[in-house]
Amino acid sequence: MFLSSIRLFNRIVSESIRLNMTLRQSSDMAKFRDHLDVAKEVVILSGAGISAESGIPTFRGAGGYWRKYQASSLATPEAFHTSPSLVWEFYHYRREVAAKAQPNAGHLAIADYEKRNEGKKKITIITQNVDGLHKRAGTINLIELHGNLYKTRCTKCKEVLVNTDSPICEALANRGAPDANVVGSDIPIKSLPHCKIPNCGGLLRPHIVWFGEGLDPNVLEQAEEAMSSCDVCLVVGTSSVVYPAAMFAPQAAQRGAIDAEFNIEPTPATPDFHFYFEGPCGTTLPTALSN
Ligand code: BV8
Ligand code: ZN
Repeated sequence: MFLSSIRLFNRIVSESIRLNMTLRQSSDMAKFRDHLDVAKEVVILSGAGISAESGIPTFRGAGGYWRKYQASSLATPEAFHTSPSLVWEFYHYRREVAAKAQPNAGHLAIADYEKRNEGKKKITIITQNVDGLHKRAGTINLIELHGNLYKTRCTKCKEVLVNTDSPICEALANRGAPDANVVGSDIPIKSLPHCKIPNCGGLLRPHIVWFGEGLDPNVLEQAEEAMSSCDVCLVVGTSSVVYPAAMFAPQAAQRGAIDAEFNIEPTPATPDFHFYFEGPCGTTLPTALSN
C-alpha cells in the first residue's frame, strides 16, 4: 500500500513538472515567422512589460508600488477626487521617469519592422502604455488605448493639450518621491496645474483612462477595426487582465487570427494563444520580427 502511494505521488509530481515544462517551453519560432511572412495585416498589442527593460516599473510586478500604494489604486477618478495633490505627485513622478527612459530593443524592433513593411503589410501598434516610448522609438501607426502621460485634460472645458513641461507646474518641482516612508501630499489645489484658457481656469488632470472610466470611443473604434481584420496578433508584455484590451486577442483568434504571446512568464491567457515565446521581449521581439 505504502509503495503504491509513493509511486502515485511521484507520478503526480512528474506530470505537473512535464505540464509546467510544456507551458513554459517557447513555441516554434520558425513556424510563427511563416505565419508572419504571409500575413497581410499585423497587430502588435503591448503592455507595461515592453517598457520594463527601459526601467519603467510594470503595474503588477514588484515595481507596481509607488510609496505605499498599488499603482492601480491611484489610477482612478475617486483617488483624484479625494486627493488631486497625491495623484498629481504620482503622475509627475511617472512623467519624469518616462522622460529619462529610452526606448529599448523591443520598441525599436517594432518600429523597424513597421518601416521595413511600409506599403507591404498593414501594421498597427495598440498599446496600453502611457509612457510614449513607442512613438519615441519611431512607431507611426500607434493607438494609445489608455492615453498618454504628456497630455492633460481640463476637468472643466475638457480641452486636451500636449504638455511636456518638466515639472508641469512649480508646485510639483522636486515632488513625487516614490519612497514608502513619504506620507501624505499637501499641495494646495490652486497650485496644481490649471487650464490657461481665458474664463476657464479649470483644474487639469492627466489625459489618461483610469480604472472605471470608459476608453475614448474613437480610440476604441480604431483598435477594434484593426483587431477585426488582422491575420496575426502579437501580445507583448501584458498580464492580459485589464479589460477591454484583454479581450482583443482572444476575440481575433475566434475569427481565425493567429495569436502569439511574448512574456517572461505564462499569463492566464497563455493557454488561449497559438504561440508563446518566453523571455524578455527586448530579446524575443528582435528575433521574431527580423528580416
Ligand atoms: C472600462 C492607465 C467600462 C492608467 C490603465 C470587464 C469588462 C470591462 C471592464 C472591466 C471588466 N472587468 C473589470 C473591468 C474594470 C477594469 C479592469 O479591467 N480591471 C482589471 C484590473 C480587472 N477596466 C477598466 O476600468 C477599463 N474601463 O472597462 O470601463 C466603462 C465603459 C463605459 C463607461 C464607463 C466605464 C479601463 C482600464 C484602463 C485602466 N488604465 N492605464 C495609468 O497608466 O496610470 S491600465 C494599466 O494596466 C496600464 O495601462 C497597464 O499597461 C495596464 C495593463 O497592465 P499590463 O500592461 O498588462 O501591465 P502588468 O504590470 O499587469 O503586466 C506586465 C506584464 O509584462 C506581465 O505579464 C509581466 O510578466 C510582463 N513582463 C515584465 N517584464 C517583461 C515582460 N514581458 C516581456 N518582456 C519583459 N521584459
Ligand atoms: Zn479649461
